[in-house]
Amino acid sequence: MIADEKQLQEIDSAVQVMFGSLRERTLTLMQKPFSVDTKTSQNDLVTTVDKANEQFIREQLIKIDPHSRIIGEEESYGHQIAPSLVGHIWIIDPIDGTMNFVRQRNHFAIMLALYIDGQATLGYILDVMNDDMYHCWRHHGAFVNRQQLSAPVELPLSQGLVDINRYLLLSNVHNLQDVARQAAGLRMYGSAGIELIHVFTGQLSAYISRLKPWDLAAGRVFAEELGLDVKTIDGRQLSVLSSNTVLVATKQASQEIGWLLK
Ligand code: 2AM
Ligand code: CA
Ligand code: CA
Ligand code: CA
Repeated sequence: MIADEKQLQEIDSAVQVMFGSLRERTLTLMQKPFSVDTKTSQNDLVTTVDKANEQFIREQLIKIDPHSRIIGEEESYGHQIAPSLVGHIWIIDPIDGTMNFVRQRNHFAIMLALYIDGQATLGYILDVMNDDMYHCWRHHGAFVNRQQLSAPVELPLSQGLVDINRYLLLSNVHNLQDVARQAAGLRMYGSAGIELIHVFTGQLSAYISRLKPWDLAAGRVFAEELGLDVKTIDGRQLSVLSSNTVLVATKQASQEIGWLLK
């Protein structure tokens, strides 16, 4: 095994151990009272659990991969994100689906990704309440609880389910209501991580949303590994460190959606 591979394998094992404690910590914190604040709007929430999880992940990553840089949703919020992609960059979403976490105590994820020189390399999505750990290493496969995922089956749009962000759908930007009409059905889970998992396991043919770097960082590793289309809605390449309106879909769904977009 070459040196870089060995180093990544050690990092990967340590991160998987960290996720075990992270799940236990999150479940414990959930049982106690926690406070909820708003950020940019009434629906944009952050809790003390989001902050505690991010802090814990940062502390562990400094030990696991000391020379890396770390970007986290809650600590980076309101700060300029360093533009350079050189070296190891970890991207943290400490609770994805904070609204679900607060209102439902379910349907939320913890996400983490490693980008090396801009390349999506390691991705982790923990569906906390189902205790399902999704893990992907570029060119080494995508897994759920160590069971390998295969590329989702290609279906015509008329037979597949799609998931479109509420604001994009209501405003009908890009003619997305037509996409919802042409598909077999519409689903909305309220957590980018949970929505992306459904695309990776073939339960959704497409997911379309306005996403920040930490919403997509982990999912992008899986999407690339599983041969899915992952691009901006107007077909441009995604930039790792900016917000984009993103389409993640099987090739066939992506092509048919492309014909409908305006
Ligand atoms: P979050 O819970 O980590 O903020 C549904 O709201 C999905 O969109 C969630 O994955 C949520 O991630 C993400 N999201 C991104 N920007 C958001 C915003 N400004 N307000 C609410 N959710 C946002
Ligand atoms: Ca948030
Ligand atoms: Ca998120
Ligand atoms: Ca979050």
